[in-house]
Amino acid sequence: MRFTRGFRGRREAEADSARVPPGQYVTSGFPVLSAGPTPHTPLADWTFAIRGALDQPVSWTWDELHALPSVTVTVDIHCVTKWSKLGSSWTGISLDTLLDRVETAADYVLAFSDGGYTTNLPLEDLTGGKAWVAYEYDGEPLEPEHGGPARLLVPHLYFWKSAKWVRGLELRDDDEPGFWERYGYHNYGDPWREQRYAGD
Ligand SMILES: Nc1nc2c(c(=O)[nH]1)N[C@H]1C(S)=C(S)[C@@H](COP(=O)(O)O)O[C@H]1N2
Ligand SMILES: [Mo]
Repeated sequence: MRFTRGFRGRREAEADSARVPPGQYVTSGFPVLSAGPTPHTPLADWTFAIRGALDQPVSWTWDELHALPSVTVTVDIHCVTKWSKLGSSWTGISLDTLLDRVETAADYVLAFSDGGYTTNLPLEDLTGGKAWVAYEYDGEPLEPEHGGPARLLVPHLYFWKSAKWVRGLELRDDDEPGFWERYGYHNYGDPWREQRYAGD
């Protein structure tokens, strides 16, 4: 019995460590990292917009977004300041659902947020079940400090790509660096390749 428990514990620890990218440590807390003050946009004024290089810009109000089919996902997240959080649970709308509505030849996206934060990604990193607009964390409305009412969730890249207080996506033919990318963070930010800073 004791042996079995110890064995299981070790197996679980090993499984967990395989989920931790190089140079990261696991935290059970949920640190807050914000480059500026937390914006508080009334939900009545809130929209999520897709604009830029597309024929027909689209946007959803808060209620319209909530009328779309939602999903709950459990993912590991990795901050460039070296903490990783395993098994975090989020509810929101898959970006596939939103991007299904648009016809575009654009290859890049600049996500934009209340407060002026931006972050850039290849469009293909937002499709194929890899990215969400999340409005619940652990079954509760997303706290303002963590990006509520809604944030981008792109867990396969460093967490700075998961724009808090996100208000939309600008589709672009060219790749425009976002807030941290202009300050020397890596343009792509793959935690498994330790792409922390430009040149990594
Ligand atoms: N709008 C906005 N989004 C942001 C940031 C920010 O400063 N502003 N910080 C980024 C960084 S560097 C990280 S690590 C995560 C932190 O999210 P958290 O505060 O929920 O842990 O949000 C990312 N998204
Ligand atoms: Mo970060």
